[in-house]
Amino acid sequence: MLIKKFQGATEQEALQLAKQELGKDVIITHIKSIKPKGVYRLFKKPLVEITAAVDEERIYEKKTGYQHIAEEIKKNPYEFRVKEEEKSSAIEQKLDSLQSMLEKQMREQQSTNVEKEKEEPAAEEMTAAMACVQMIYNQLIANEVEEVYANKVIAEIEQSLKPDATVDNILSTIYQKIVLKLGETKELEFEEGKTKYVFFIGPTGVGKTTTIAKLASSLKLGKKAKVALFTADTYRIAAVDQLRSYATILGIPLRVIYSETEIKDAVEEYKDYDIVLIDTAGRSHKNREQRDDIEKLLLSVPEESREIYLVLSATTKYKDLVKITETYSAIAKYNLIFTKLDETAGIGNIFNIKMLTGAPLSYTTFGQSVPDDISKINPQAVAKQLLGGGQ
Ligand SMILES: Nc1nc2c(ncn2[C@@H]2O[C@H](COP(=O)(O)OP(=O)(O)OP(=O)(O)O)[C@@H](O)[C@H]2O)c(=O)[nH]1
Ligand SMILES: [Mg+2]
Repeated sequence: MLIKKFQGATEQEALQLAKQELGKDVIITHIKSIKPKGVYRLFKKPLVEITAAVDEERIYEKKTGYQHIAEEIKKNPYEFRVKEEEKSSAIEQKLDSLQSMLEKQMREQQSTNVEKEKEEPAAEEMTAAMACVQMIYNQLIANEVEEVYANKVIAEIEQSLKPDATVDNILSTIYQKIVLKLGETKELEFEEGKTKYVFFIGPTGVGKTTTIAKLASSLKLGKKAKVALFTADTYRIAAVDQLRSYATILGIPLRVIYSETEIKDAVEEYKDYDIVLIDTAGRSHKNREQRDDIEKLLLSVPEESREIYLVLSATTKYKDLVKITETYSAIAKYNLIFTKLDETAGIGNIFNIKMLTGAPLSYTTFGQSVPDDISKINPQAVAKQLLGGGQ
Protein backbone atom coordinates (compact mmCIF):
# COMPACT_ATOMS: atom_id res chain seq x y z
CA MET A 1 0.00 0.00 0.00
CA LEU A 2 1.24 3.45 -0.88
CA ILE A 3 0.08 6.38 1.23
CA LYS A 4 0.48 9.99 0.16
CA LYS A 5 -0.94 13.40 1.02
CA PHE A 6 -2.42 15.84 -1.50
CA GLN A 7 -3.58 19.42 -1.04
CA GLY A 8 -6.12 21.37 -3.04
CA ALA A 9 -8.44 24.33 -2.75
CA THR A 10 -11.29 21.85 -2.38
CA GLU A 11 -11.62 18.20 -1.49
CA GLN A 12 -12.43 17.42 -5.15
CA GLU A 13 -9.30 19.18 -6.35
CA ALA A 14 -7.09 17.26 -3.92
CA LEU A 15 -8.77 14.01 -4.86
CA GLN A 16 -8.23 14.74 -8.54
CA LEU A 17 -4.52 15.26 -7.91
CA ALA A 18 -4.40 12.00 -5.98
CA LYS A 19 -6.13 10.15 -8.81
CA GLN A 20 -3.79 11.62 -11.39
CA GLU A 21 -0.78 10.39 -9.50
CA LEU A 22 -1.98 7.17 -7.90
CA GLY A 23 -4.71 6.05 -10.26
CA LYS A 24 -8.47 5.82 -10.04
CA ASP A 25 -8.49 3.20 -7.27
CA VAL A 26 -7.20 5.50 -4.52
CA ILE A 27 -9.04 5.53 -1.24
CA ILE A 28 -9.16 8.53 1.08
CA THR A 29 -8.09 7.67 4.58
CA HIS A 30 -8.11 11.16 6.04
CA ILE A 31 -9.30 14.66 5.21
CA LYS A 32 -8.32 17.81 7.00
CA SER A 33 -8.55 21.49 6.51
CA ILE A 34 -5.31 23.46 6.67
CA LYS A 35 -5.73 27.01 7.83
CA PRO A 36 -2.98 29.36 6.69
CA LYS A 37 -0.93 30.59 9.57
CA GLY A 38 0.32 34.08 10.51
CA VAL A 39 0.20 36.79 7.88
CA TYR A 40 -0.99 34.34 5.19
CA ARG A 41 -4.33 34.17 6.97
CA LEU A 42 -5.15 37.55 5.48
CA PHE A 43 -4.88 36.66 1.83
CA LYS A 44 -4.84 32.88 1.53
CA LYS A 45 -7.85 30.60 1.55
CA PRO A 46 -7.79 27.45 3.68
CA LEU A 47 -6.61 24.34 1.88
CA VAL A 48 -7.96 20.83 2.05
CA GLU A 49 -5.46 18.05 2.60
CA ILE A 50 -6.38 14.49 1.90
CA THR A 51 -4.41 11.39 2.73
CA ALA A 52 -4.85 8.94 -0.10
CA ALA A 53 -3.84 5.31 -0.18
CA VAL A 54 -3.57 2.92 -3.07
CA ASP A 55 -3.06 -0.79 -3.13
CA GLU A 56 0.11 -1.63 -5.00
CA GLU A 57 -0.36 -5.29 -4.32
CA ARG A 58 -1.06 -6.27 -7.88
CA ILE A 59 1.84 -4.34 -9.28
CA TYR A 60 4.06 -5.84 -6.59
CA GLU A 61 2.73 -9.30 -7.24
CA LYS A 62 3.73 -9.06 -10.87
CA LYS A 63 7.14 -7.75 -9.97
CA THR A 64 8.06 -10.29 -7.31
CA GLY A 65 5.64 -13.16 -7.45
CA TYR A 66 5.57 -13.30 -3.65
CA GLN A 67 1.82 -13.68 -3.53
CA HIS A 68 2.26 -17.45 -3.46
CA ILE A 69 4.01 -17.23 -0.08
CA ALA A 70 0.94 -15.84 1.59
CA GLU A 71 -1.11 -18.49 -0.18
CA GLU A 72 1.23 -21.19 1.07
CA ILE A 73 1.04 -19.97 4.66
CA LYS A 74 -2.72 -19.84 4.39
CA LYS A 75 -2.89 -23.41 3.16
CA ASN A 76 -0.54 -24.85 5.71
CA PRO A 77 0.40 -22.42 8.43
CA TYR A 78 2.51 -24.76 10.50
CA GLU A 79 4.49 -26.48 7.85
CA PHE A 80 5.27 -23.46 5.81
CA ARG A 81 8.94 -23.11 5.25
CA VAL A 82 10.73 -20.27 3.56
CA LYS A 83 12.49 -21.73 0.59
CA GLU A 84 16.25 -21.44 0.53
CA GLU A 85 16.37 -18.98 -2.33
CA GLU A 86 13.81 -16.75 -0.64
CA LYS A 87 15.50 -16.67 2.75
CA SER A 88 17.86 -13.82 1.95
CA SER A 89 15.04 -11.65 0.73
CA ALA A 90 12.55 -12.80 3.36
CA ILE A 91 12.45 -9.44 5.11
CA GLU A 92 11.42 -7.74 1.91
CA GLN A 93 8.51 -10.04 1.39
CA LYS A 94 4.99 -8.77 1.40
CA LEU A 95 2.74 -9.78 4.22
CA ASP A 96 -0.17 -9.92 1.88
CA SER A 97 -2.86 -10.89 4.32
CA LEU A 98 -1.98 -8.14 6.75
CA GLN A 99 -1.78 -5.66 3.91
CA SER A 100 -5.29 -6.42 2.81
CA MET A 101 -6.48 -6.40 6.40
CA LEU A 102 -4.92 -2.99 6.99
CA GLU A 103 -6.45 -1.76 3.82
CA LYS A 104 -9.87 -3.02 4.83
CA GLN A 105 -9.61 -1.46 8.27
CA MET A 106 -8.48 1.82 6.74
CA ARG A 107 -11.47 1.77 4.42
CA GLU A 108 -13.74 1.17 7.38
CA GLN A 109 -12.13 4.01 9.26
CA GLN A 110 -12.39 6.25 6.26
CA SER A 111 -16.00 7.23 6.70
CA THR A 112 -15.67 7.83 10.44
CA ASN A 113 -12.51 9.86 9.96
CA VAL A 114 -14.02 11.96 7.22
CA GLU A 115 -17.07 12.67 9.36
CA LYS A 116 -15.04 13.52 12.43
CA GLU A 117 -12.66 15.77 10.57
CA LYS A 118 -15.43 17.78 9.04
CA GLU A 119 -16.99 18.39 12.42
CA GLU A 120 -13.91 19.29 14.40
CA PRO A 121 -10.47 19.36 12.82
CA ALA A 122 -8.32 17.19 15.10
CA ALA A 123 -5.87 19.09 17.21
CA GLU A 124 -3.31 16.36 16.92
CA GLU A 125 -3.45 14.51 13.70
CA MET A 126 -2.86 10.79 13.89
CA THR A 127 -0.57 10.03 11.02
CA ALA A 128 -1.24 7.13 8.69
CA ALA A 129 1.99 5.58 9.98
CA MET A 130 0.75 5.67 13.55
CA ALA A 131 -2.59 4.23 12.53
CA CYS A 132 -0.75 1.40 10.81
CA VAL A 133 1.40 0.71 13.89
CA GLN A 134 -1.76 0.66 15.99
CA MET A 135 -3.33 -1.92 13.69
CA ILE A 136 -0.23 -4.10 13.81
CA TYR A 137 -0.28 -3.87 17.59
CA ASN A 138 -3.93 -4.97 17.59
CA GLN A 139 -3.02 -7.86 15.33
CA LEU A 140 -0.30 -9.03 17.72
CA ILE A 141 -2.73 -8.85 20.64
CA ALA A 142 -5.35 -10.76 18.63
CA ASN A 143 -2.73 -13.48 18.18
CA GLU A 144 -2.34 -13.60 21.95
CA VAL A 145 0.98 -11.82 22.20
CA GLU A 146 1.13 -10.42 25.73
CA GLU A 147 0.71 -6.64 25.90
CA VAL A 148 4.07 -6.19 27.52
CA TYR A 149 5.89 -7.85 24.60
CA ALA A 150 3.78 -6.22 21.90
CA ASN A 151 4.56 -2.86 23.53
CA LYS A 152 8.23 -3.71 23.63
CA VAL A 153 8.38 -4.43 19.91
CA ILE A 154 6.36 -1.33 19.03
CA ALA A 155 8.39 0.91 21.36
CA GLU A 156 11.58 -0.26 19.71
CA ILE A 157 10.44 0.60 16.21
CA GLU A 158 8.55 3.76 17.11
CA GLN A 159 11.74 5.65 17.87
CA SER A 160 12.99 5.19 14.34
CA LEU A 161 9.61 5.59 12.67
CA LYS A 162 9.28 8.48 10.25
CA PRO A 163 5.82 10.08 10.12
CA ASP A 164 5.60 9.39 6.41
CA ALA A 165 6.73 5.76 6.66
CA THR A 166 4.78 3.48 4.35
CA VAL A 167 2.92 0.36 5.43
CA ASP A 168 5.71 -1.58 3.71
CA ASN A 169 8.42 0.08 5.81
CA ILE A 170 6.55 -0.41 9.05
CA LEU A 171 5.63 -4.01 8.39
CA SER A 172 9.07 -5.10 7.35
CA THR A 173 10.68 -3.32 10.32
CA ILE A 174 8.35 -5.01 12.80
CA TYR A 175 8.67 -8.32 11.00
CA GLN A 176 12.47 -8.16 11.21
CA LYS A 177 12.32 -7.25 14.89
CA ILE A 178 10.14 -10.24 15.67
CA VAL A 179 12.28 -12.63 13.63
CA LEU A 180 15.37 -11.39 15.49
CA LYS A 181 13.69 -11.76 18.84
CA LEU A 182 12.60 -15.32 18.04
CA GLY A 183 16.26 -16.07 17.44
CA GLU A 184 17.94 -19.03 15.87
CA THR A 185 16.22 -22.37 16.06
CA LYS A 186 17.88 -25.16 17.98
CA GLU A 187 17.79 -28.48 16.21
CA LEU A 188 18.51 -31.82 17.81
CA GLU A 189 21.91 -32.78 16.46
CA PHE A 190 24.52 -35.32 17.32
CA GLU A 191 28.23 -35.76 17.07
CA GLU A 192 29.66 -39.08 16.19
CA GLY A 193 31.60 -40.74 18.96
CA LYS A 194 29.87 -38.75 21.69
CA THR A 195 26.68 -40.02 23.24
CA LYS A 196 24.19 -37.26 23.84
CA TYR A 197 21.55 -37.71 26.54
CA VAL A 198 18.45 -35.77 25.70
CA PHE A 199 15.75 -35.24 28.33
CA PHE A 200 12.14 -34.35 27.60
CA ILE A 201 10.47 -32.72 30.55
CA GLY A 202 7.24 -30.85 31.10
CA PRO A 203 3.72 -30.98 32.47
CA THR A 204 1.43 -33.98 32.21
CA GLY A 205 -0.16 -34.81 28.89
CA VAL A 206 1.54 -32.14 26.79
CA GLY A 207 2.88 -34.69 24.31
CA LYS A 208 6.38 -35.58 25.56
CA THR A 209 6.20 -39.27 24.67
CA THR A 210 4.61 -38.62 21.27
CA THR A 211 7.24 -35.98 20.49
CA ILE A 212 10.03 -38.40 21.42
CA ALA A 213 8.58 -40.97 19.02
CA LYS A 214 8.45 -38.39 16.23
CA LEU A 215 12.03 -37.27 16.82
CA ALA A 216 13.37 -40.80 17.27
CA SER A 217 11.90 -41.70 13.94
CA SER A 218 13.38 -38.75 12.06
CA LEU A 219 16.77 -39.20 13.76
CA LYS A 220 16.92 -42.87 12.92
CA LEU A 221 15.37 -42.87 9.47
CA GLY A 222 16.26 -39.37 8.29
CA LYS A 223 19.64 -38.77 9.89
CA LYS A 224 20.73 -42.38 10.26
CA ALA A 225 21.59 -41.77 13.90
CA LYS A 226 22.07 -44.65 16.33
CA VAL A 227 19.21 -43.92 18.73
CA ALA A 228 18.13 -45.47 22.03
CA LEU A 229 15.18 -44.66 24.24
CA PHE A 230 15.10 -44.50 28.02
CA THR A 231 12.00 -43.96 30.03
CA ALA A 232 11.99 -42.70 33.57
CA ASP A 233 8.22 -42.69 33.56
CA THR A 234 7.63 -45.75 35.69
CA TYR A 235 4.56 -44.40 37.43
CA ARG A 236 2.20 -45.88 34.90
CA ILE A 237 2.58 -49.24 33.17
CA ALA A 238 0.80 -47.79 30.15
CA ALA A 239 3.48 -45.13 29.81
CA VAL A 240 6.25 -47.71 29.37
CA ASP A 241 4.11 -49.70 26.95
CA GLN A 242 3.39 -46.57 24.91
CA LEU A 243 7.09 -45.94 24.36
CA ARG A 244 7.90 -49.62 23.94
CA SER A 245 5.52 -49.91 21.02
CA TYR A 246 7.27 -47.02 19.26
CA ALA A 247 10.68 -48.53 20.06
CA THR A 248 9.62 -51.86 18.59
CA ILE A 249 8.29 -50.28 15.40
CA LEU A 250 11.50 -48.31 14.96
CA GLY A 251 13.72 -51.23 15.94
CA ILE A 252 15.55 -49.35 18.67
CA PRO A 253 16.28 -50.38 22.26
CA LEU A 254 14.23 -49.15 25.20
CA ARG A 255 15.50 -49.12 28.74
CA VAL A 256 13.42 -48.44 31.80
CA ILE A 257 15.15 -46.21 34.35
CA TYR A 258 13.95 -46.58 37.92
CA SER A 259 16.35 -44.17 39.57
CA GLU A 260 18.83 -41.54 38.49
CA THR A 261 21.78 -43.75 39.37
CA GLU A 262 20.73 -46.13 36.62
CA ILE A 263 21.46 -43.51 34.00
CA LYS A 264 25.03 -43.35 35.24
CA ASP A 265 25.22 -47.15 35.11
CA ALA A 266 23.95 -47.17 31.53
CA VAL A 267 26.62 -44.82 30.17
CA GLU A 268 29.12 -47.60 29.45
CA GLU A 269 26.50 -49.82 27.85
CA TYR A 270 25.25 -47.08 25.49
CA LYS A 271 28.58 -45.51 24.60
CA ASP A 272 28.22 -46.52 20.95
CA TYR A 273 24.94 -44.68 20.57
CA ASP A 274 24.70 -41.18 19.11
CA ILE A 275 21.59 -40.13 20.98
CA VAL A 276 19.63 -41.41 23.95
CA LEU A 277 16.19 -39.83 24.20
CA ILE A 278 14.88 -39.87 27.76
CA ASP A 279 11.16 -39.72 28.49
CA THR A 280 10.08 -38.47 31.89
CA ALA A 281 6.79 -38.62 33.72
CA GLY A 282 4.59 -35.57 33.44
CA ARG A 283 5.27 -33.52 36.53
CA SER A 284 3.36 -30.90 38.30
CA HIS A 285 5.58 -27.88 38.65
CA LYS A 286 3.68 -27.12 41.84
CA ASN A 287 4.77 -30.30 43.57
CA ARG A 288 8.07 -29.76 45.35
CA GLU A 289 8.94 -33.45 45.62
CA GLN A 290 8.34 -34.10 41.94
CA ARG A 291 10.40 -31.06 41.05
CA ASP A 292 13.29 -32.40 43.14
CA ASP A 293 13.04 -35.82 41.47
CA ILE A 294 13.32 -34.32 38.02
CA GLU A 295 16.25 -32.19 39.14
CA LYS A 296 18.14 -35.25 40.39
CA LEU A 297 17.44 -37.05 37.15
CA LEU A 298 18.63 -34.18 34.94
CA LEU A 299 21.74 -33.55 36.97
CA SER A 300 22.75 -37.20 36.83
CA VAL A 301 24.20 -36.54 33.37
CA PRO A 302 27.10 -34.07 33.06
CA GLU A 303 26.20 -30.82 31.30
CA GLU A 304 28.44 -31.43 28.29
CA SER A 305 26.60 -34.62 27.32
CA ARG A 306 23.16 -33.41 28.31
CA GLU A 307 20.46 -31.56 26.43
CA ILE A 308 17.06 -30.68 27.83
CA TYR A 309 13.84 -29.97 25.98
CA LEU A 310 10.98 -28.44 27.89
CA VAL A 311 7.78 -29.56 26.20
CA LEU A 312 4.90 -27.10 26.50
CA SER A 313 1.47 -27.13 25.00
CA ALA A 314 0.66 -24.03 22.96
CA THR A 315 -2.86 -24.31 24.36
CA THR A 316 -1.74 -23.63 27.95
CA LYS A 317 -2.59 -20.21 29.38
CA TYR A 318 0.31 -17.76 29.43
CA LYS A 319 0.08 -17.33 33.20
CA ASP A 320 0.51 -21.06 33.75
CA LEU A 321 3.36 -21.22 31.26
CA VAL A 322 5.12 -18.52 33.27
CA LYS A 323 4.94 -20.65 36.42
CA ILE A 324 6.04 -23.80 34.61
CA THR A 325 9.03 -22.17 32.94
CA GLU A 326 10.04 -20.50 36.20
CA THR A 327 10.19 -23.86 37.92
CA TYR A 328 12.34 -25.45 35.24
CA SER A 329 14.55 -22.39 34.72
CA ALA A 330 15.63 -22.78 38.32
CA ILE A 331 16.89 -26.29 37.58
CA ALA A 332 18.79 -26.14 34.28
CA LYS A 333 18.99 -24.63 30.82
CA TYR A 334 16.50 -25.94 28.32
CA ASN A 335 15.22 -25.61 24.77
CA LEU A 336 11.56 -25.14 23.96
CA ILE A 337 9.15 -27.42 22.14
CA PHE A 338 5.57 -26.30 21.60
CA THR A 339 2.95 -28.98 21.00
CA LYS A 340 -0.67 -29.00 19.89
CA LEU A 341 -0.49 -26.08 17.53
CA ASP A 342 -3.32 -27.76 15.68
CA GLU A 343 -5.56 -27.07 18.67
CA THR A 344 -5.05 -23.35 18.94
CA ALA A 345 -5.25 -20.39 16.60
CA GLY A 346 -3.09 -18.13 18.75
CA ILE A 347 0.62 -18.68 18.42
CA GLY A 348 1.44 -15.71 20.62
CA ASN A 349 2.70 -17.97 23.39
CA ILE A 350 5.67 -19.02 21.30
CA PHE A 351 6.76 -15.40 21.17
CA ASN A 352 5.74 -14.69 24.78
CA ILE A 353 7.72 -17.58 26.23
CA LYS A 354 10.72 -16.87 24.05
CA MET A 355 10.69 -13.28 25.31
CA LEU A 356 10.20 -14.41 28.90
CA THR A 357 12.84 -17.14 29.10
CA GLY A 358 15.28 -16.38 26.31
CA ALA A 359 15.49 -20.17 25.82
CA PRO A 360 16.14 -21.37 22.26
CA LEU A 361 13.06 -22.40 20.28
CA SER A 362 13.31 -25.81 18.71
CA TYR A 363 10.25 -27.72 17.47
CA THR A 364 6.51 -27.41 17.09
CA THR A 365 4.10 -30.30 16.80
CA PHE A 366 0.72 -30.01 15.21
CA GLY A 367 -1.04 -33.34 15.46
CA GLN A 368 -0.99 -36.84 16.86
CA SER A 369 0.47 -38.51 13.82
CA VAL A 370 3.90 -40.09 14.35
CA PRO A 371 6.32 -39.25 12.73
CA ASP A 372 4.82 -36.56 10.48
CA ASP A 373 3.34 -33.90 12.74
CA ILE A 374 6.51 -32.16 13.85
CA SER A 375 8.74 -29.51 12.38
CA LYS A 376 11.57 -27.25 13.35
CA ILE A 377 10.26 -23.85 14.41
CA ASN A 378 10.61 -21.42 11.55
CA PRO A 379 10.99 -17.88 12.96
CA GLN A 380 10.05 -16.29 9.64
CA ALA A 381 6.83 -18.26 9.44
CA VAL A 382 6.00 -17.52 13.10
CA ALA A 383 6.60 -13.79 12.59
CA LYS A 384 4.38 -13.80 9.52
CA GLN A 385 1.60 -15.55 11.36
CA LEU A 386 1.86 -13.17 14.30
CA LEU A 387 1.45 -10.31 11.86
CA GLY A 388 -1.62 -11.83 10.28
CA GLY A 389 -0.17 -13.90 7.48
CA GLY A 390 -1.84 -17.28 7.12
CA GLN A 391 -4.95 -16.35 9.02
N1 LIG B 1 -3.72 -32.49 18.87
C1 LIG B 1 -2.52 -32.89 19.25
N2 LIG B 1 -2.40 -33.88 20.12
C2 LIG B 1 -1.15 -34.27 20.49
C3 LIG B 1 0.00 -33.64 19.98
N3 LIG B 1 1.09 -34.25 20.55
C4 LIG B 1 0.59 -35.20 21.37
N4 LIG B 1 -0.75 -35.22 21.33
C5 LIG B 1 -1.70 -36.08 22.05
O1 LIG B 1 -1.71 -35.72 23.42
C6 LIG B 1 -1.95 -36.84 24.23
C7 LIG B 1 -0.85 -36.96 25.28
O2 LIG B 1 0.36 -37.23 24.60
P1 LIG B 1 1.59 -37.93 25.32
O3 LIG B 1 2.70 -37.99 24.33
O4 LIG B 1 1.21 -39.19 25.97
O5 LIG B 1 1.89 -36.81 26.40
P2 LIG B 1 2.93 -36.88 27.60
O6 LIG B 1 3.44 -35.50 27.82
O7 LIG B 1 3.92 -37.94 27.35
O8 LIG B 1 1.94 -37.28 28.78
P3 LIG B 1 2.38 -37.85 30.24
O9 LIG B 1 3.43 -38.87 30.03
O10 LIG B 1 1.11 -38.39 30.78
O11 LIG B 1 2.85 -36.67 31.02
C8 LIG B 1 -2.01 -38.04 23.30
O12 LIG B 1 -3.35 -38.31 23.02
C9 LIG B 1 -1.29 -37.55 22.05
O13 LIG B 1 -1.71 -38.20 20.89
C10 LIG B 1 -0.15 -32.57 19.04
O14 LIG B 1 0.78 -31.95 18.56
N5 LIG B 1 -1.43 -32.23 18.72
MG1 LIG C 1 4.46 -39.59 28.48
